[in-house]
Amino acid sequence: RNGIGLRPLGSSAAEFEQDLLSNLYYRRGTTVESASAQDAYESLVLTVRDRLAERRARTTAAHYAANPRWVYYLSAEYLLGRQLEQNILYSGTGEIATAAMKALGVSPEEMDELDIEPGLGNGGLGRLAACLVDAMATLDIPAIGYGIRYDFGIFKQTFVDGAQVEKPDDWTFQGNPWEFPAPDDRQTVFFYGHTTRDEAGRTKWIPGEIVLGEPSHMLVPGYGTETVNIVRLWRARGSESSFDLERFSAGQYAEAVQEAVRAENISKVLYPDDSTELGRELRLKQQYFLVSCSLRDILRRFRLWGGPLTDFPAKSVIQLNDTHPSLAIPELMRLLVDEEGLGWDEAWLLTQRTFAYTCHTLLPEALETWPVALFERLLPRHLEIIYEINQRLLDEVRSRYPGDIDRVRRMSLIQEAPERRVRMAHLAVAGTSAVNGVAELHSQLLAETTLHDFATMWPGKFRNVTNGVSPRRFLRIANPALSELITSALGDSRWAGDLDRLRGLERFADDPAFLRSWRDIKRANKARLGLGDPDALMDVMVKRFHEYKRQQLKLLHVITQYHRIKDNPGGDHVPRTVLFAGKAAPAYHAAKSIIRLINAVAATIEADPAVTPYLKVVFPPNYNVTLGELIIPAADLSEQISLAGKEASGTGNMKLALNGALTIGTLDGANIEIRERVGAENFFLFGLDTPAATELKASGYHPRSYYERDPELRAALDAIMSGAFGGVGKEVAESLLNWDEYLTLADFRAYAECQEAVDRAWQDQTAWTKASLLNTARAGYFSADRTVSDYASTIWHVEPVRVTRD
Ligand code: 26V
Repeated sequence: RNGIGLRPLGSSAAEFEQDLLSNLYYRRGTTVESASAQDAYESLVLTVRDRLAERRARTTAAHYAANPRWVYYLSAEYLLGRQLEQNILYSGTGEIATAAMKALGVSPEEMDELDIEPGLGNGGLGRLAACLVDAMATLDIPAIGYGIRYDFGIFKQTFVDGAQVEKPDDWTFQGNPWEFPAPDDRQTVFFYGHTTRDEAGRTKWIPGEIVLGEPSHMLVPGYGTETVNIVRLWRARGSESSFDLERFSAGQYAEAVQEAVRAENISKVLYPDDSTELGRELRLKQQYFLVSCSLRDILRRFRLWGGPLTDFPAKSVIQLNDTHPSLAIPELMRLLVDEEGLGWDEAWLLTQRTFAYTCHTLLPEALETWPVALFERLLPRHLEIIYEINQRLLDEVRSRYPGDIDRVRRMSLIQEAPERRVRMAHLAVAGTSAVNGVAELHSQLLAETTLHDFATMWPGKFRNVTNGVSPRRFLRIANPALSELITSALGDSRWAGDLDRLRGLERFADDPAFLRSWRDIKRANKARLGLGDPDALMDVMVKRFHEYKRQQLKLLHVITQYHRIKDNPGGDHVPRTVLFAGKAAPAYHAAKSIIRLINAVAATIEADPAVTPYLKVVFPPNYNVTLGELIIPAADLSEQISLAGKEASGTGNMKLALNGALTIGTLDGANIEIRERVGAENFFLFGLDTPAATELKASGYHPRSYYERDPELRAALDAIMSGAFGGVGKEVAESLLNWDEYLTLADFRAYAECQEAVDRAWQDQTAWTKASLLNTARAGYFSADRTVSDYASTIWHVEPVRVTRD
């Protein structure tokens, strides 16, 4: 028996198979003879899940005994990726699960196909949340991730005539066997209504709408440890009385359920508008729903321990993943002041000590602001609290900078014109004790520009924590062949939990046999992907579509290469497969035009037999974590070509370098740190840096002058304008010629020349492979384990709690 009074689950193949059968019979209620593939899949999931659940129970016991400081990670998004393979790896059931599947006559591939990826996020920010919770568990940090259980995740991208068409992502259509619903932990959330004061002068919020939040959790095991943490996801529900039987009986069927429908709409769908603020009421409701449910749950957990409220920050640190959950600041103030009866000053100190804020952008249009009028209607008490926070903040500004009225206006939580709006980033800075950017450059630019006034007033608050990625998911699982080679070279697989060990690969940098194996694996990964000739250079740009990321720059270069091949059919062109993947926000027309143009250029090239031996453009639809795991290990070249100063960090850049892709990139985000670590000689650098870009914009930028001076650039844009690609994409060319917000044309020539250096480097396959190996060997810093350990030591001040086997 273990410490939780259970007979531990068997670790032999026979026991695993027995448990699988018992799950098939007792929990699926079927038999081997009549089992569907879905029955087999769900039985397998339950068998693996039980092994983690046992560890979860021991983790909980250890946490209660230790009474530690907890990390609560609040995020509106999680891109967890498929669960089955990861949970098999993390539970050490790889061999026995494979044997049991064999006995049942199902293949691992078939089971993986049925394992649906929960796409509860847009892109980098959501995947970062998943990598960080993975690393927290791996480092034995007591932590819970809080989020929203959207019924519909990020849309499925399809192409119709090359144009993006969105389809709903009903990810739980077949149920979700990974989650544990916990209806007893449901919470009540208020919206709308008004405030009153009672006899004692305390404020009361009389709500106009009441909604229930029902949690379920997914297990988050650590790698190479016993810890199993959770992410707790809230779904909105109407109350028992929200079904109106009287109306139903009167035949008013829609009206009978309207209250429940209204409630349930709150967690219906993830907003897909990565990086542009739409200011929709339902989105603000989602944010408050997440915050209100999570804070009540955190307080419930705190009360289980029973210490005084003044110890709350000593026992909890709440990390805000961008401003999306920043309503947690006024919400905690409301709970402490209105419900717990604390004085303002004491409550404010407790609140500030509890929260920390991570900023993920520099783009002004991504900074959240909400109309005061909307706040007043939806969250009347929170607006009062925000006003009070603001008054005290601005008093401090006035006393620190007497007479500086403009500074007061700039720093206010309220933007006055053209419309009164609440600035959520300012709220997040005011209400926390630490604010961090996600790469060195980003943190520096935040302090120098976007949050300059705050960084001047509170320099001690500002930090950098460079992002990282899960080495398990993005190397060990995504790239099994390379992982095996690394393990055999290093002598063991400890690197997956201690990524700096990859350094040991440097000894093989001049070992011809090793380099040959390295190259063979890259080739096999390209063959596995099955898009293009595995001997061609695989040139990969995978990320959300946004003008600042400059997929259009890459496309202009593809058109240039196409022209060069047409003009010189017998030349010694380096064969390339250019792979684009990524989604555009449904309302982001400019990004969708770029997608459509890429598909049109791909079709034109594909139809030209003089060009196809050298150039192929592929664009697999619906980029997600699963597809990333297939593409990233196959990449030779990683495109990280955003305009300097715009990409906060990037994390795809890290995943690709870790898998031995060489980067072609600008001095932006974490590219700078990647280059520093892998070595400038193993990185293709081009383009304007941030000061040069700022300077060019300030001095008056004229994209047309680049067009006029550069014949190849002109030919590429003229081809688009003249309809060479099925008449598609003229608006893309026009926007570049007339405006070009992100200095695409200014960087074109430098980019084209840098791509020539790439071609030359590719000709020496030994040298290329060595650089590839060195990229992997030196990417250890970009492990999310290092990121979490930075958060733990500089912001959270938490200690690990070891979980024992018995
Ligand atoms: C922003 C917004 C704006 C309001 C509407 C809904 C919505 C949804 C998501 C977002 C997130 C945009 C911020 C984001 O994803 N930033 C990315 O964060 C990555 C992780 O830190 C980082 O690597 C990327 O550079 C950064 O773009």
